[in-house]
Formats: sequence, C-alpha cells, structure tokens
Amino acid sequence: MPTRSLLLTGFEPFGGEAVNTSQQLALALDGERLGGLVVAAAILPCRFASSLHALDALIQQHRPACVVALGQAASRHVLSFERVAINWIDARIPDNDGAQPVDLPVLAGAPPARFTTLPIKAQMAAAKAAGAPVEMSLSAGSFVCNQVFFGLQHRLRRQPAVRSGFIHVPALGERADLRPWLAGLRAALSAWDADEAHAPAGRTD
Ligand code: PCA
Repeated sequence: MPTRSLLLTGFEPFGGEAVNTSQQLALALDGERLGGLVVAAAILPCRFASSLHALDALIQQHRPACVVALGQAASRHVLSFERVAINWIDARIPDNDGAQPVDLPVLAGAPPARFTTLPIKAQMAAAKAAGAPVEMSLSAGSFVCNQVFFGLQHRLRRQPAVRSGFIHVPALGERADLRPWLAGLRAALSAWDADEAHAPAGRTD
C-alpha cells in the first residue's frame, strides 16, 4: 500500500514580520513519519484571495489522510488546538496583498461554523505528555487563519475519513529553540486518528 500523507501547512510571514513560527515548525517536520503517515509540509499565502486556492491544490496533489493547518498567533503562548471555525472574516490588519476585508462570510451560503474533526483532546494530552504547554481554543480569530480553517473543514465535510483541523502556535521569533514545540507537535500529529467520542459531531453537515 502506498504511504499515505499528512498534509501539514504553515503560513508565510505577515504583518511586516520576518518569520512565521508556523512556517518554521511545518517545514521542520516535512518528511517525518508520524502515526503511520508521512508529513507533507507546505506554506500557504497569508492572503485572503489565494489561501484557499492554494489549500485546494495541495489537497488535490497529496490526497492526504489527514490535514493539519498551523498558524501563528502573537497572543498565544502555548499550542492552541482550535475547536471551531466561523464563517466570518473581519481583518484587523491588511493581509500580504494589502487587502483588509471586513464583515464578510468566508464562503457565502455555507453554515455559520464548522468543527474540527481532529481528536483534539487526545492530541492535547499527547502533546502535554511530550512536554509542550497546550490549551483548547474556541476561536481561531477572524483573519486568514480562520478563513483557511473554515474553508478546510467545509471542503472536507463529505470526507469523514480525512481528519482535519487547525492549531495555533506562539510567535517565537527568529532564533527560538523550536525543539519543545516540535516534540509537542510530533506527539499530537501522531495521535491524529485517536478515537474520541466528540469527533463525529464535527463531521455532520
Ligand atoms: N496567523 C494569522 C494568519 C497567518 C498566521 O500565521 C491568523 O492567525 O489569522
């Protein structure tokens, strides 16, 4: 059987910053075998107009068994496992195209929210056991990360076997020691197919 892949995305730097921790972490895990899957890392544009097209192309290219999108959040200091994406955009700063959409749906006509289909409680426990600080989050914000998270969950809504979701990571800067964060992510990603009672709720239409 061919090796199945875990598509792991990070974002390009945005807001005038030189690096994006999500990009560094995703690329550092590229090619690793975790939970029986091989990580295929890719970087998404931090642009409202093109991020979902880029994500679609990657899903078509890799036909992954699991998709985990990473994004950086300066206000978070731990691995932040997102529960829910909202169908709403309200950009507080311009994206990398200079676009700043306000009060718009991510996808017109789609439901107001979609849940993660990752077993995030099992993943949080695994990451914590590996030494990384974790939290569950009930908001991925209303910028490009939430757009990608919502678009991802909407796109895969009829493929319940493909687990998907979003993890926010802290902004660690250029010279940070990534090892503890990589250890936490490795453990979490390895638990991508853990059984969890809540997970089917995220798969309904
Ligand atoms: N963080 C932003 C977008 C890209 C990123 O890494 C966000 O939280 O929306």
